[in-house]
Formats: sequence, structure tokens, C-alpha cells
Amino acid sequence: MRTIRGDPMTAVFFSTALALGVLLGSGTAVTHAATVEKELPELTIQVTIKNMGFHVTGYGREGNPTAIVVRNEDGVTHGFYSPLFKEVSVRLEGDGYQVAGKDGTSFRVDPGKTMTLHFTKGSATAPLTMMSPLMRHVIWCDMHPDVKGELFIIERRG
Ligand SMILES: [Cu+2]
Repeated sequence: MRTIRGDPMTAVFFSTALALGVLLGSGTAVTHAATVEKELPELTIQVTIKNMGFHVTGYGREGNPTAIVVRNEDGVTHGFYSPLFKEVSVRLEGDGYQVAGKDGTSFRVDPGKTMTLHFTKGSATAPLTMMSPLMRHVIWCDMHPDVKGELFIIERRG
């Protein structure tokens, strides 16, 4: 049994926290390194759309189920698209709907509504180390070209 201090996940958390500051608002992602045999916990990325902008907190991890919770606080319908959706299969929950956008599958969320997109990117076969990179994935609204942002997912590499 590892101690928290010696846990490689804790090390990843603090190194990414230094890099990203306020993005990592939630402490819930600090977990013990799960073994591959166990079911990995779902991580949550919160995206609030407000004043025609994306406000993102949290991050995902390759091999872990990940939920993107998209809350639209604007007075207009927004789209939510990422090239990441070409690589993963997405399960939609909540008050959103799927559309065929010009770049591929996209999602819509009406004013005041919240939708959740569940997916798992890659697998957990490689271990997480202090060198595991934090990869950036662009997101944008395919209805308003100025509304864009980014998501972060830690990749597992040796
Ligand atoms: Cu929009």
C-alpha cells in the first residue's frame, strides 16, 4: 500500500496544478492510483457557458471514464464540439441533443439547460507517471465561432 505522499497520482496532480492553476479547482481528482484490474473512477470536467465563453474546470485521464458536464447559462442555444469526439464514443445524458455538424457529431444545449457527455479515451494499460503529459483538446461552439476553449486529459505513457 502506497502512502499518499509517494503516490504517483498525487505527484501528477501537483505538477499539473502548478501548470494550470485555477483550472484544477476540484480536489476530487486526487485519488489513489487505481490498478488496471479495478474499475477506474469517473472524472468530471465542468464546462459552464456564460457570456459567450467556455469556463472549464477539472480534467480527464486516459483510460478513466470521463464526464463533461456542460451547463449553458447564456440566453441562447450553444453547440459543443471537439475533434476528440471523432476518437471516442460519446454517451449523452441530460437536456442536450446530438446534431450532425459540419465537422462531425456535435451537441446542442439550450439556454438554462445542462447536458453530460460520457466517454473513455484510450485505455489504462500504461501506468501513470510523473512524466505523463497533460494533453490539450480544443472545444468550440459550432454555432458561434468566437466561443471556444480547451479540455485537458492526462495521457498514460511510459
Ligand atoms: Cu454558441
